[in-house]
Amino acid sequence: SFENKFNSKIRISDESVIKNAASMFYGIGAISGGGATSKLLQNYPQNQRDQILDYLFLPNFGASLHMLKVEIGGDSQSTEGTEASHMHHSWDLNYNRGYEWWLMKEAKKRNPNITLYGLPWAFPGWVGNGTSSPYNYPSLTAKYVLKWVQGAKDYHNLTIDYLGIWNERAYDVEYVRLLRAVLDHAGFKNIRLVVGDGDWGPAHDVLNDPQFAAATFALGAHYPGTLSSDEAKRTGKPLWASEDFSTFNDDIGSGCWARILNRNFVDGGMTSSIAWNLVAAYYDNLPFPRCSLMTANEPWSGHYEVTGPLWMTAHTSQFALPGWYYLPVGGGSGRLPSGGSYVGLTDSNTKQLTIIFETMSHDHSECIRPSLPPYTVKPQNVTIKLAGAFASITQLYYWKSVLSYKKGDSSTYFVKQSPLQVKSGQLTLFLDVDVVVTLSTVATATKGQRSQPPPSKPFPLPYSDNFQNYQPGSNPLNLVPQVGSFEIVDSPPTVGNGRSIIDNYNVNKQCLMQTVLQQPVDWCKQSQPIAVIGNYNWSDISVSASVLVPSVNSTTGIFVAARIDQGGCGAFQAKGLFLWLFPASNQYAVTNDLAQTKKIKGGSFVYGYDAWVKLTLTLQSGKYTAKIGNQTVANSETLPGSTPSTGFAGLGSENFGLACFANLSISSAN
Ligand code: 147
Repeated sequence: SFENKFNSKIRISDESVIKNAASMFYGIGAISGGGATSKLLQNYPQNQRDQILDYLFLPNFGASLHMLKVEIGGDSQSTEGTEASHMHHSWDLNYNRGYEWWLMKEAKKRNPNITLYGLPWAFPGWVGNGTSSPYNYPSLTAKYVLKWVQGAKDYHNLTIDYLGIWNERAYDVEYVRLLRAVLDHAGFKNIRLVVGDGDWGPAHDVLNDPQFAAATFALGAHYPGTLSSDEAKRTGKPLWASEDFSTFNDDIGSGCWARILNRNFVDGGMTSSIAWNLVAAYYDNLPFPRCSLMTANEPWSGHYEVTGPLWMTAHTSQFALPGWYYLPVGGGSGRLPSGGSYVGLTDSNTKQLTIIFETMSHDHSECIRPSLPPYTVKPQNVTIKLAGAFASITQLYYWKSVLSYKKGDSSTYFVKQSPLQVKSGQLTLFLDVDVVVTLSTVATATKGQRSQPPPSKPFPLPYSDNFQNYQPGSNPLNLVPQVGSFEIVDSPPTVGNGRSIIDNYNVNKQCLMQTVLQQPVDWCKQSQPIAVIGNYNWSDISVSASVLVPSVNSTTGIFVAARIDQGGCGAFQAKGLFLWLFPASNQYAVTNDLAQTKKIKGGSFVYGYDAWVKLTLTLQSGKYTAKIGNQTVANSETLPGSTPSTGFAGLGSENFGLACFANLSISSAN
């Protein structure tokens, strides 16, 4: 209504722009990893997979990301699962593991200018030489990270632009300096270090330690709530929100991302914002479901969803490029008088101009963290006066998103409007509450659209995977390691003349192996390898796999399980129904939890090492049956009341040590 409208005037000019490192725009990024967030993407049908990648990376199309930040896999749980390391052991090196190499190449294919940023969440245990810190043997850590960037270059032709230190854990001044020196010595002077992917604390050391300051390119803080510290500003370093967002990708998640994309600069002087995470290619029942720019977690159906946060990204990313400069607060960027904010960006020649406005209301733009202090936004008319180099602009392209939170109303995202005419360097724009508007001289933006994805379908049953149709080193489709690292290997390492005493599985074939031998330098510590698969709503289900424990570097126990009720950093406390075999003691057990605190049944079963045997667990109508090979060890026994009513299927081992799996098979027991 009229009385709510407020008229204000803002001046957009290049006169006060300072073209230095701290005001340069480094782009909008997104994170794959931290951890296993892209797990289900690689096994999409090629057609849909390419569409998804286009929405994320193709310039002038969708999110059109400027930066891709990936996890340097550390064989340990880092939120949605574990990502494989390129060096499981000090003697090991393999650049074909996981999916981040592949993803980086797909991103580069679409945008050769996309910048790449690598960051470890965890490290294999040898990097800490048995300790829980990567800084006790800093030269091991630096060498390990160097190996990763070398592999990127030599095996995948990928140039890494930025490296971080240790996600949301301590940084170490000595290590940062050493890493800088090691990179320089190996010819990677181009790689810039972002410190420390936590809070603004490292600013203090930058101000006090010239060598550390020289090694540090940018300060990167997580979930900064759009604010940076005074010390951080005093360093003169580029300040980044090196991880932010992490909010469910509905309209409120869109509001969150739109608000912080602007205000990270306006309030905190941050010149890059990086979303956790890129794409929700992980099961919904793992932590932080769909806290992502878009959703693609049904490779079996090909279904995916292009969601609001992706288009919020486009409002900035399609209208400014890394190397442009932010116009300073008060001189082209700032807060709007009736609430909301605007940022101005110009290219290095001051030829192009982009202004992004957001008027997100408090309740429609709260992010997962930190809490957002209350504020109000009102509809407003903004008169924009273009001055200096921008005075000659006569027309601005106009793109708009209108977020609606009323029931039955739907939001409209990233819609091209008629261009606005600028008369005598001036135009007036009406801004309602909860809108995002981009005004720009840039003409190339489009709202990309690919053909409609197939409809959603539940995880298919029956399901089986014999693990034969893979390259060694690959991660198994759909099966998501939560603790430990599981990958396809040629054959179990110790069964050259192997036996198949109980199961008739061919010993010379490929299998899936848990490869971690010692406690990693963890991000969230857990010690019982487990991988989950399927549909969390499964209740009456039959799960079987052939299992083998090699006689060297052995785990002490191996299992299959059903109704696994959790993954992520809480995987260690997973409940469910677990059927175990312990080759050292020739025992078996049925437990209600991964930690084996709730043992239901047990007894002897002679099995031994290097032999395949099939474990079958069937849950039906409140009862369960367990079989080892052809022998039934529990027949139609009542399921304990503490058994979760639904959950994932899975497999794993009792501790770090080799464990092999084949012929995974899951069917409905309804
Ligand atoms: C971050 C991690 O870096 C990501 O890998 C992912 O776990 C993300 C999920 O929101 O969060 O870690 C944080 C976990 C907890 C807090 C902050 C960051 N916290 O409680 O403030």
